[in-house]
Amino acid sequence: MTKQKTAIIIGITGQDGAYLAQVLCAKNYRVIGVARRIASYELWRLQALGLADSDDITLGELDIMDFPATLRLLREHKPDEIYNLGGVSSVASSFAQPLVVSEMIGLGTLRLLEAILASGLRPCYYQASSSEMFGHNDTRPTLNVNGQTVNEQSDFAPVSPYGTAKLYAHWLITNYREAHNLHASSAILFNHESPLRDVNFVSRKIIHGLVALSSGSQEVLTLGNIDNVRDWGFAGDYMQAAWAMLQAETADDYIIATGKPHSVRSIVEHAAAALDFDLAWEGEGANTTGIDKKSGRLLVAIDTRFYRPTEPDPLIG
Ligand code: NAP
Ligand code: F7E
Repeated sequence: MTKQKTAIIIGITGQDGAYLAQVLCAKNYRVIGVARRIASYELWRLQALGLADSDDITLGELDIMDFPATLRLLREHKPDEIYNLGGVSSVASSFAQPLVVSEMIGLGTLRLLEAILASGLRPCYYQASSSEMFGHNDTRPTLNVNGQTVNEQSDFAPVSPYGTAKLYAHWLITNYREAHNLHASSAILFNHESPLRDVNFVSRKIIHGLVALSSGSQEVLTLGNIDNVRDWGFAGDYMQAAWAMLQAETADDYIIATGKPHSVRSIVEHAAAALDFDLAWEGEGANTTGIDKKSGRLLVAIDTRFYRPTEPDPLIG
C-alpha cells in the first residue's frame, strides 16, 4: 500500500518514541526513527510493541547537535512531519549535568529548526515542551497554580535547568512559527507514564521496587519527597494527541494533561495494595517509613539524596 505521509521521529528509542511510532504506523505512515544510538538493546520498547522489525520503520542514528547530519537526513527523506522528542528527559539529571542537558534541549532544538529552514522543506513540526516550565509561584504571584490548573496562558517560572532549557526551546518554537511561518506546535506535556518508562522515573521505580519486594527481595524501596503532587497520564494517549496537533490547520501550543492531581505517596499506596501488601505509614518527612503490617517488613524508606534542590508547585494541567 502506498504510504500516506513520511514522518521523522527524533528520539524513537524512548518511551514516547515507541508509542508515537505505533500511532503513526497504524495510520500508514513511513516512519524514519532516529536517536543517538540504535544498538539492539536500545530497541526493547519497540520490541515490546512488536515494531522493532517493522517494514514501516527505518531506523538510523542522529544526534540533534549534529547540524550537517540533520540537514542530510531531512534532504534524504523529505518528511511531511517532524517530531522532536530528543534530549535528556530527566529533571534530576539536569541538576547534575546542567550544561549538557541545557545545550541538548535548547541548542539542539535551535539547530534542528535552522536545519529545517536550510533544507527549504516545510514539514509540520512537533516540540515536546514540559509542564516543568511552569515551576512555582513563590516569586511570581500571578502564576495560576497551587490547587488550580495551569493553562496555555499561565506564566512560566521554571525551577530546574531542565525546565529552563525547555522554556528556551519553547519560545524558539513560538518565534520560528511567527518569524518564518513554520507550522511548529508545542505540546506542554505533563508527566506521562507506561510500562515503557525508564525505571529511574518515580512511577516505574515504585512498581519495580515493590514487585521485587513481593518476589522476596530484601531491598527496601528508597524514595525522595513522597508528598510531591503531579498530574500523571498515559504516554500512549499523549502520543495520539501529538499526532492530532500536527493535523490542525494552524500551529499552536497545547497543554496535554489529565487535570487530576496525585501524590507520589498515593502511587505507593495503590501499588502496594495491588501486590497484597498491607501498607502503613509511620513517621514524618525524611523519617517516614512504609511497613507491611502483615509481615512487619520495612518496604519504603526516605533517602534525602532523591530530594531535588528546587521543586515546582503541584503541577496540574
Ligand atoms: P526518553 O524515554 O528519555 O526518550 C528520549 C529520547 O531522546 C531517546 O530516544 C534518546 O535516545 C533520545 N535522545 C537523547 N538525546 C538525544 C540527542 N542528542 N539526539 C537525538 N536523540 C536524543 O523520554 P520520553 O519520556 O520519551 O520523552 C520524550 C520527550 O518528551 C523528551 O523531550 C522529554 O523531555 C519530553 N517530555 C516528557 C515527559 C514525560 O512525562 N515522559 C513530560 C514532558 C516532556 P538516546 O539517549 O539513546 O539518544
Ligand atoms: O518525578 C518525585 C520527584 O522523576 C516525579 C519527566 O518526564 O515529567 C518527568 O519529570 C516526582 C517529582 O518525573 C522520587 O521529586 C520522589 O516530584 O518521575 P519523576 P519528573 O521529574 O516530574 C516532566 C513533566 C518532564 O518533562 C520530564 O521529562 O516524584 N520523587 N521520590 C521521585 N522521583 C524520582 N525520579 N525518584 C524518586 O525516588
